Amino acid sequence: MADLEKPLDDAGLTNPAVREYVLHWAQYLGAERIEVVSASDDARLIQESLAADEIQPAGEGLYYSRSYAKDTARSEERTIVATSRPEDEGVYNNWRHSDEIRPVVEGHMQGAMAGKTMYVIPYLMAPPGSPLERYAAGVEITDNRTVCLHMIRMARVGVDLINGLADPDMFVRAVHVTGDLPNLGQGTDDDQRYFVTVADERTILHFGSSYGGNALLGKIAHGLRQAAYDGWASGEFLGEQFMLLGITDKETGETHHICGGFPSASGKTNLAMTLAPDALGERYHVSFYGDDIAWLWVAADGQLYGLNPENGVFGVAKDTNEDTNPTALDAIEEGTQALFTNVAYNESTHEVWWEGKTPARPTDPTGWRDWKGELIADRNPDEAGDPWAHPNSRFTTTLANVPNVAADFENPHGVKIDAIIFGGRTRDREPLVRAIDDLAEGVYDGLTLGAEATAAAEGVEGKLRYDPMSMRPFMSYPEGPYAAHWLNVVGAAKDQPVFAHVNWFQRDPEDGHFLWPGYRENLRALLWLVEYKKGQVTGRRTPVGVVPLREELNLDGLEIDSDELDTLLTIDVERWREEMGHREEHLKQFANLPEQIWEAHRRVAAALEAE
Ligand code: GTP
Ligand code: SPV
Ligand code: MN
Repeated sequence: MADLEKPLDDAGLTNPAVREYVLHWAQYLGAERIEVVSASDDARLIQESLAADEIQPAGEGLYYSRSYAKDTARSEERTIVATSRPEDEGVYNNWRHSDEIRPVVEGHMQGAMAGKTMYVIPYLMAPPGSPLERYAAGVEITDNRTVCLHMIRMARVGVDLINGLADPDMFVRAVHVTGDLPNLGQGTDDDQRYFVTVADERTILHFGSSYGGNALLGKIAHGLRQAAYDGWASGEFLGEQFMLLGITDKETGETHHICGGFPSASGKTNLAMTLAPDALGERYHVSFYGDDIAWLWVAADGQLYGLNPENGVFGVAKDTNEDTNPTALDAIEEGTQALFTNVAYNESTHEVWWEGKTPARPTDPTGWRDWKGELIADRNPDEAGDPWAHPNSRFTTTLANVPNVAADFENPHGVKIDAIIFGGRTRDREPLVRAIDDLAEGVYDGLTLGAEATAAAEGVEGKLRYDPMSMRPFMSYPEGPYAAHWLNVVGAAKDQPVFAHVNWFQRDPEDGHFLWPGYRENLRALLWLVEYKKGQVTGRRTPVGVVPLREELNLDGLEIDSDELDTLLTIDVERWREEMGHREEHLKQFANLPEQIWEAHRRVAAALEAE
């Protein structure tokens, strides 16, 4: 015991509850030694990881790593929310009784750190001093040094953050054990992986992965699942998979803040980091607050506020380039200390590459290895077309590296929210943007967000599925109370935000090309929404919301086919009538859905019938 306590003393870890938690797990996991990690340890940890070949250099101040080939995305079927209250079972939270599942996952963990170092990562989700600080503290335990490097970029990490907690016991206990990755039966009937959030004990137990949200426990396990549960249990806030941005009109000096949910790998990072299109850049500036998580609450002044609890970006690499997202490229340039995972890597030149980084692959395959570590030069001809980078390969960088990060991105009081948007990959039916003024209809719209599945989770890409508020993989409590909590929190705000549904992914039915150019041009839809909110444009009222008149959209400098633009701004009433039946089935799954949501559904359905 004395031996195990020494590293805690050396690191100045004084919080007694944290010490007790760490020592308990060190013994249970059988760790050989403990190391307490702070952000100031980054340079040393990088050197150790390079020396141990866990990461490779990818240019000056850039690093590359590959995860195990069967461990490249979140596994939704293996993700569980547990509590001791059966009434917490929802449709999407994969609820299990904690008495039943805790021993199972703990059983896999017992003794699993024998001979290994147990890293202790004290962190805060949310900048220090925020009104939600009591929900922000956590201590991740992990056996994986690369996880430490990611957590240092994605969260605020340091012993000092945890020593001075107002309530020393109020921190999330987040235990991560990688496990023996080649022997976990990933995807088979004998799958050993368990990603469990014991929400009413504020404890996260993840076993069997070293990748992304499965392993960086501050991010979605705490920042979304646990936070959403805490926000509901306390009645104080919402924790959502939302991006958050500001649009400043340089002529008037006004800034509007927009947050919103798009399912995983459907455009949050790209939207939040976007620059105004060149033709609009003189007048408008977009500032970046967050790309994956927002916490929303009503502050003492009665207004709705939002903040990004994260300190970094874990962004999809695919198709990130100078045209689509120049800001992201700046945030991962030499010297940023960014990490790349599962992209292609050249072991001679130390370059990285992913599909869409450049129009064509590097011409000379010498030195290039794909995301599985296989030499491109050794590929069989029948594998020639396989992607070099995994479609869910990612870059990790801190918020401060993002060139358009908002000046006040660390303000712990957050920013006032003017608009809430939902969007997904939808190849038809959904117009470019439709605004919704009514709170219940806005929440209804979020609950019926339908989108094509993406590579961010294991499973079928492209399949249409409902993804309420983009929270389907992160839902921690039942959908009925979730909707009620939304109505309560947002309904309490003095100034109501406008809601909107956006879609950048409508396709031509014949050849499948995207009708809307997307990326930086998406700002045009948001500018219309801001003007709509201010009453400067009226749009055209449809049964499913207000769509822009084409002359209301700022199209300066944009070349777009006139018929395609019409399609983007049209509501296909027949398709929508069909959709209403699916929505009804979808919503019927949710017990105790507030009557206001059903009323909104019936209003929209009746308006569609009356068209
Ligand atoms: P998570 O980090 O998984 O939650 O994803 P995200 O919602 O932040 O997705 P992200 O912005 O990283 O985008 C995922 C993919 O969608 C990338 O390959 C992008 O290039 C592509 N994408 C993003 N925005 C657009 C757009 O406006 N149009 C088109 N066609 N593709 C886009
Ligand atoms: C997502 O899948 O929505 C992500 C990446 O943002 S992960 O952290 O792996 O969940
Ligand atoms: Mn996400």
